[in-house]
Amino acid sequence: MASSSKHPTRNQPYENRSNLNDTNPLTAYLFRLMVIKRSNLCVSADVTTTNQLLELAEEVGDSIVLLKTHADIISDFAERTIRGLRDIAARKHFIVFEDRKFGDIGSTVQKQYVGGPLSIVRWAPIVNAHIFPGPAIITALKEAAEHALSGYNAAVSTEISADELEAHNYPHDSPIASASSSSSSDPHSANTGYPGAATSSSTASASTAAPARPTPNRVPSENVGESVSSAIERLGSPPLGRALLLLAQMSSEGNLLTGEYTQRCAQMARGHREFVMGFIAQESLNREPADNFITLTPGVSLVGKGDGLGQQYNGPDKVIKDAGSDVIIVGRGILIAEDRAEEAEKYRAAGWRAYEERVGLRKVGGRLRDGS
Ligand code: S5P
Repeated sequence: MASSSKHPTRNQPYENRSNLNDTNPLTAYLFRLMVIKRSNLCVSADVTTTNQLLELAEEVGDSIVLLKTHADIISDFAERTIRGLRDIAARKHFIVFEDRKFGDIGSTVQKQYVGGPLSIVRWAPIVNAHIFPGPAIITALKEAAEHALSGYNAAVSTEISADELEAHNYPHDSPIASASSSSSSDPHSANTGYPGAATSSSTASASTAAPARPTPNRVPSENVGESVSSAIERLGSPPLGRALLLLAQMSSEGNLLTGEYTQRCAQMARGHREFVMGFIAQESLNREPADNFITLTPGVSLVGKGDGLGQQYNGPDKVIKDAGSDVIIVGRGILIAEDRAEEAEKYRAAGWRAYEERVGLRKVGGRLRDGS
């Protein structure tokens, strides 16, 4: 099998990858958003109250494409958290990724995903899971997402209301339904804040693979020089579907996600390309011709090497250029900065520069198009 450094996705711009066959719809959307915002930055929102979470999202929102949450450390997690996050995500154009790290039998993870005080499936388009329980964790989560979304009138919002979820709650024994709609009666839809929402796919089905990728004539760079807001308007709102990242490698010292375990993870992902968008890993795992998985890498810092608690850090160049990852996940590197917006911009610029150099859109050491 070829090494990932020879895989075509290594040198392909994100925009091209968004148009490859069988690209997960949410991945395709994310690649396009990355190009528009010139960002491959995911901020890890490891904060402990709703106010802190929403403040952080406001501060860094313009620089990121993903906000990673740990909902179970938010002491006052409630409806206000979900709505606040949804409104800021829609206004600042990023996608929420709940770092739940599911790791149990299928029946249990379905309940953890859909139920409890967090009802993750309602508000987090992306979640992640370990594969040590075996491949049923993937099918169970996929089924739970499809079931939760099947009761949802699908066109424009990425959030499912509590009532809708309640009406379609687990456990269930009915075959998975697939709903479609030609117009939204969702009470939140008018308020998504996503320009272009009204023009997004009008026949989005509720399955996880549901809404079609944005059509090629909406590719951002076709209108070179247009403003970010108008490019995002053309892109439309994110697809309704849910997607999964698999933990294939970890950043912490002495972790056991290595070698054959990592390869098994990639194999499992290949069997579920419509739901598994990619990996949490330290390097790209794209090896087979059809692979177009997105790689998100935590353990990224512009200064630190470790935190004394097992965390190990690398810089954006090593992660994006050398290891072929696509997205840097940064927590404390930004969270503890005096000016978090400014620090997020620094990471965004560094991550994007590394990407542009990797795919040959800029000479090594060249200046950013925005002059920085
Ligand atoms: O291997 C991993 C996987 C994850 S998701 N290593 C990690 O550090 N993470 C998460 O990334 C971790 O749970 C934390 O939320 C974030 C890293 O935070 P930082 O402050 O060390 O950048």
